[in-house]
Amino acid sequence: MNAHLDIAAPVAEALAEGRPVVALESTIVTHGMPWPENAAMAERVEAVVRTEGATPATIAVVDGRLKIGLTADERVALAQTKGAMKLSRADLAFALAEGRTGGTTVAATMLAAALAGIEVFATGGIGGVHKGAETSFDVSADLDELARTGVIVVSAGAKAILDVPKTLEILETRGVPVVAFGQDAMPAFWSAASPWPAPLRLDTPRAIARFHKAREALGIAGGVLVANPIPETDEIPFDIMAVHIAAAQKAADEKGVTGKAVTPFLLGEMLRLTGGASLKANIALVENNARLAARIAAALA
Ligand code: PSU
Ligand code: MN
Repeated sequence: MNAHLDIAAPVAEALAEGRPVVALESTIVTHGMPWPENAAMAERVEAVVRTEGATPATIAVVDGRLKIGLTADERVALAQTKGAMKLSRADLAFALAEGRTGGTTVAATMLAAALAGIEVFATGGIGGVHKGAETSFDVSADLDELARTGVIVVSAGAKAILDVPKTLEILETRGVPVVAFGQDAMPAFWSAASPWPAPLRLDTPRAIARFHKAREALGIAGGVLVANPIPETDEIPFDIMAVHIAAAQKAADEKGVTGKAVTPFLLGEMLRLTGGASLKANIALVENNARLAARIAAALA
């Protein structure tokens, strides 16, 4: 086993016995939500995975160790850490070499999950092509990771602050299948549906597991992106969010926010503009994704 990895005992046991395991990311904890909602969300999401009979493995870097599964104390401490790094493929090893602490993005969590032998991973929404990327060139490393690392990523689609059609184009170019769960339209993170059709649709966890196995059998590298709509009782309709997204993007442009700061800034603006409603929906969609991920992991096991 890799010398930088600390696999928590419950996760190691589940993997050894071939029981279902679900990886969970931690940038959503360190950069995506404010304290104390971030800690409550991280705890709830693990509980949802356990209720479904799977073992949760929250992945993060703590003092230079790549943790595959956190204890409850480690999870709460991470949620309170000030100045945690936001770690992607480019800087995951930097944090290990320098003894730093950080949340892992979708890209870094996929990479770590694959190292540990975990095939299913739940997040909120993936990073993608930002609005205005034709001048900023801001395209998330999550897309490249999906193209190279064989993990099923269960999301509510790309975060709706992004340019969703351009994100779908890049995923198609890079050979990443995007599968809407149980509907034809792409979900749009806080909203169950968007105006854009999803490239593929599957209706059961078993069908998703079968698709993943068929890709493996053909030797096709890379992951599958599952786009799972937020339950309609928890959603904020697309037209309402579109107005807030435009305002948040305008604020980011005026303030000259760039690089890793863009996504956390936009999510923070959305929280303010919706009076907290975006955070409630974000927590609900992550739980919903964790539930589906656990069922897919069970179908694979
Ligand atoms: N999903 C959420 N909130 C988040 C994220 C996902 O509900 O904060 C994080 C993920 O870790 C994702 C990252 O990888 O946002 C994207 O960052 P960027 O656009 O800088 O690549
Ligand atoms: Mn970016």
